[in-house]
Amino acid sequence: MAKAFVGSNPTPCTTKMREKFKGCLLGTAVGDALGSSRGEFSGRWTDDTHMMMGLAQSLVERGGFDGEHLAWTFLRNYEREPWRGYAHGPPTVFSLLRDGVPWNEASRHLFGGRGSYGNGAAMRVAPVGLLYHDDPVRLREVAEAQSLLTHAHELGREGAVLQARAVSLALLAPPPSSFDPFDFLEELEGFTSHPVYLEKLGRVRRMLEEGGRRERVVRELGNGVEAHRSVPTALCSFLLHFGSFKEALLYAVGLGGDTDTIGAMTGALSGAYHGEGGIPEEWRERVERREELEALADDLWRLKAQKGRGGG
Ligand code: F2R
Ligand code: MG
Repeated sequence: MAKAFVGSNPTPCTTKMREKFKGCLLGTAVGDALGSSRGEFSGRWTDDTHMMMGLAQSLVERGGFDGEHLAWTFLRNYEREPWRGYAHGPPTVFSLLRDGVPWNEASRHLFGGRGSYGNGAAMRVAPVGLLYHDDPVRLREVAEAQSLLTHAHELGREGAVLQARAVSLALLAPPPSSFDPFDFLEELEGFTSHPVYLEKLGRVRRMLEEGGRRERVVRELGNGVEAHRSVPTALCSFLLHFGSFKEALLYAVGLGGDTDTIGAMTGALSGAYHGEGGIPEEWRERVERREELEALADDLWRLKAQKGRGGG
């Protein structure tokens, strides 16, 4: 049984919380853009941020999770900007939706009926971690349901659940002076019973103890497009460098591999922890559609303030 890392009491929607909601969404975009930049930071982000925004838009418009609405929001956004670097899975689901396959069945057709274990459901899940941060049971339900739309495989789904829970913990975590990354890990270990992720979380613990040499982290945790080879990696990047958004991000993208997505997930965690003010101004001011991201974070925060515990 994990000891309490943060209070599980309802958290008032304070100004600081509002700043953290913005930090989380902007952090995703900045991490995605940094990871996909070749050379100088361009501020241009990819499918990770595009889908994260779709999820936030749908939650705000429907006042909570609505699978059908979310499916058509993803599809509409994809059809407007298909060039964002989507992998093969989501567009396949979108054409099945257009053919009339129900939103919660289409993803089961992928990968010979096994479903996808790509990191696509985890890379976009941050808004769920924010909206349901004080209700872990509902958080799990919604993180899984939004995954099912594109990622039916249990590894893809559980990766998204863990990333959402990690976002909620980062939001509520104590300041760096009293932050203990091992308590954070223990909390996550108490939240999953999946053997693959439990094993990976044990490896994250060892990487923290050993100091996080990059080659070793890549060997032990991975840096690929699979959820189980990238969600623990992003978590490790955040926990190794919880004192600085910039250091966590530079470390994460320096691991190579699926840099935009490991950057996006690390950015979501670090941004939720430090808030918008923790993101270097030179990145914040150049990130694409900054005002839209901030407005979306505000809408999500207002929805949370209105709904109270659970978030709908
Ligand atoms: N991969 C990209 N971008 C490259 C896309 C190139 C594009 N066509 C272009 O030219 O611009 N980035 C994005 O992909 C990752 C998220 O992927 P997602 O949404 O999970 O997609 P998918 O297709 O479901 O899974 C990705 C790969 O994972 C492997 N895989 C998944 N399930 C599998 C299974 N059951 N069996 C075997 N392999 C499985 C496959 O290799 C899939 O291609 C993010 O990085 C995002 O930024
Ligand atoms: Mg990627």
